[in-house]
Amino acid sequence: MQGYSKDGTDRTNMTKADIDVVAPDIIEKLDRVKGCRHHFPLLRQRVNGKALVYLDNAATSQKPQIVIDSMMRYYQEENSNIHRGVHYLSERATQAYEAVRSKVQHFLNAASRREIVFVRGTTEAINLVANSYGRNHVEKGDEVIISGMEHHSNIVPWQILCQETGAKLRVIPINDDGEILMDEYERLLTERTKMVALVHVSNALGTINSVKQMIGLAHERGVPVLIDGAQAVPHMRVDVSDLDCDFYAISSHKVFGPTGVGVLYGKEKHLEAMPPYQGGGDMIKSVTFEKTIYNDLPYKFEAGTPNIGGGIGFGAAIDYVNNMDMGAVAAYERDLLEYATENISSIKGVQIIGTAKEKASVLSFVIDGIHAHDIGTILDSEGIAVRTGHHCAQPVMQRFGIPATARASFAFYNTKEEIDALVSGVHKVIEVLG
Ligand code: C6P
Repeated sequence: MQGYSKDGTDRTNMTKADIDVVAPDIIEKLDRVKGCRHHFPLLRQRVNGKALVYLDNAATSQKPQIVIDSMMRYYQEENSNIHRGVHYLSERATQAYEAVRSKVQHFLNAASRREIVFVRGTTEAINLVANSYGRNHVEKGDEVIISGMEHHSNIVPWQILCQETGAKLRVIPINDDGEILMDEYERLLTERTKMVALVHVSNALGTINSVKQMIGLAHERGVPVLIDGAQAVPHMRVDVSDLDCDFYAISSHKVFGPTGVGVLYGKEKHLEAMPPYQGGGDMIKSVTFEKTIYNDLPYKFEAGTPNIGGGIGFGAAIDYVNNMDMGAVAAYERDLLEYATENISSIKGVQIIGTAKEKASVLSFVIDGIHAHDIGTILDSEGIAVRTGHHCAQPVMQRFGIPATARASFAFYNTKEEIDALVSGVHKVIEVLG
């Protein structure tokens, strides 16, 4: 997995040995990362009589106390609709909610607040782009490129667009390690390509894609690129200006915030030219039966009362992450992933799915002759939460010729002791069902 230099901004490739030998001060930082676990109250509970081992962070991450408190405070002290009232509470709620927009702008290093559109999550962000940008730029005979490791959220909206317009969906194949074949990508990029949509970090395989390079290749041909960043933001600093992506989609709940809120980042030039995705309150300047004048960015894309409490919680989650040393987080998670990979893959009959060189802390695996759901059920009886199934990435399962995997996904609050519990759990699965 990609790491960061000590100031947490510049990525390096640190191995465990580098950390131990070259940078002993990092050890202290790693301990500090581990120490954050007590900020997450849910992790203290017992499940099925065992200490909970929560390894389903790619599905949704747990929430630190400050996120929970911020939402409680909002509902106890500030709850009111935003952008609508002149009364005290409405003003206060509006200010708090709009302050989150600025936090997200800085979190992603976007050029302007106008480029930050609040949505329900990554899925809605991608649907917004496919419906609004897509319908205005993609026609019969055109092509949209995605990769073979996309989540359904970054397949189906483009598939619908292609069906409705007569365009073609092109898929970049992946190799046996779960890495994008770059020469195939370059071959697919032609004058027919009107859009490229790529996942930054695969939820099913853990692969970190070289999106900056891929964006550059698309831009050389004048093709815009959307990045699905749902699984990237919990693990690395994302800088949309540096990536130069046209759109970037994220969900709050993957990055220690509440569910039901997320962000579409879009370059202002695109958002300005795009028609609204949904109509309703707040996205207008004026309405008559004859004509509606749409609101300015980003409100043009924010019809209806948003998830205000969720937005406030998202802001608290961003504050929380901003206070972390992401370099140390990356190094810590890399260490967890290496430890888990080594110990799980050495169990007879276990095969890891997703062995890319650049990986985030996601470990998908199968066990000979045992269905993933049965693995999940036995692990659950041990208090261990993993996700089992196709992970909303069925084409990835098809690529590897399997129906499902068990997936352990780690956050910085996980520990090696929890991985030991997972390893014992897998032994138990084999003992009972093997
Ligand atoms: N993946 C998982 O268990 P939403 O549901 O809109 O917040 O995020 C959708 C999404 C899009 N892209 C990627 C890469 C994702 O991982 C997800 C969500 C979860 O892997 C739930 S299916």
